[in-house]
Amino acid sequence: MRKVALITGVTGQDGAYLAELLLDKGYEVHGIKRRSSLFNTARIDHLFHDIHETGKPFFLHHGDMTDSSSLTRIIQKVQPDEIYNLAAQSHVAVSFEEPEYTANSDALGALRILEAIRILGLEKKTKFYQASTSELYGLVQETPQKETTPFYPRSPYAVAKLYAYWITVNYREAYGIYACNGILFNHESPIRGETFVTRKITRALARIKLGLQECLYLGNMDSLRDWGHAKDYVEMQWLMLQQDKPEDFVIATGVQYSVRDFVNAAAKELGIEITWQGTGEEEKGFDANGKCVVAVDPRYFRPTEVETLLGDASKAKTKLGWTPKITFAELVSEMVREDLKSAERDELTRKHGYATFKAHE
Ligand code: NDP
Ligand code: GDR
Repeated sequence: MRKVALITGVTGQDGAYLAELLLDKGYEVHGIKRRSSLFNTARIDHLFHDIHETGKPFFLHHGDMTDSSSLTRIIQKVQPDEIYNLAAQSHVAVSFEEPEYTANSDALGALRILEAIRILGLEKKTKFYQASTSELYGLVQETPQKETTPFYPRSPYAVAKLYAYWITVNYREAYGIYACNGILFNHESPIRGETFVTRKITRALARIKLGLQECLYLGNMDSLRDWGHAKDYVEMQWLMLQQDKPEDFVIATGVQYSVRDFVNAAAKELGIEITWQGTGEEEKGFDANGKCVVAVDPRYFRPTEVETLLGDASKAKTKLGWTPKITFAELVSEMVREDLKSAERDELTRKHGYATFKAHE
């Protein structure tokens, strides 16, 4: 019998990689997408087309994390063996602007799914994965951070995810549901959302290289992150649901870089050598011709910042036999390569007079 998986957030970065992984493993995969006025399935369109061409069992359902009725109805219909709860308002800076919505979708959304499992009597059938985050550590209490490190969330997003973390633990203990938290550190890819810092950097530098954009504006350049590749990390999400008993795991590379390091690495891939001048709000990066290509814009500073994150994934390595395969250098190189291709397409369109491109900074 084929296993049946349900993925919330299937249209996002991790959802797309996970759907592909599970289909390759022979699962029947169902995804929840929310209604949008524009197409929001670009990351999974290739899988959807496969239904007709390859017969791979991939199905989409309309639903929303803020709407219990849709979630319960879909879970009842699909009767999943595994639910991966990846849907979230996942942008930390946006959560300061939309704290209530973030709590509704990210905190109560997880509760709604766990309650649906309980109400439908699926406690013994359906395993549950919660997309927890290194943002829980926030103002870090210990370095590197592991499963036992105390939490200190620093944004409405992280506080909402803290609720989701504990409600997952509580439903595991109270009702015997196989429920796990993956405490994942930042993970990126060529299909990362364009407003997260890594993708913003690779996209902008590729466009600057081709003359489609003047300058890249960033916030805190000193932030330190432990960046991995999303493709490596979704494998862990699956592995966590294949164990004898449910446990929580930190997933990280154990290597840390600053935002500035990421800019330098991406620029180098494009043959741009950056010279930095000034500090704080005055910091600027110049190319070999003395043109300012990177500058700080305080609008991107956050009311409370997470300055440093570095994970210790020893437990995952020991118990799940997991180590990340893709290095930081390979990640940056792949992201730059893909963004350069898309900038080249934009340049071609512009050259032929089909569109005028204004810099999106
Ligand atoms: P994305 O932002 O790329 O994807 C989020 C997904 O959630 C999208 O499919 C989005 O839909 C969907 N979504 C948002 N709000 C709702 C809602 N109200 N109802 C239904 N669907 C909704 O995130 P990632 O793929 O990067 O991350 C996946 C999960 O892992 C998130 O929960 C994130 O918080 C968490 N996480 C991510 C890390 C990372 O570094 N990437 C690290 C640790 C945790 P739409 O496409 O329509 O916007
Ligand atoms: P983060 O990722 O907040 O860690 O959350 P993001 O890429 O947004 O920021 C990383 C760091 O870079 C600094 N920064 C900027 N960030 C953005 N987005 N835009 C900028 O211009 C900019 N300049 C500097 C930020 O201040 C921050 O310190 C991500 C999300 O995927 C969460 O959902 C997930 O839980 C965590 O990673 C782990």
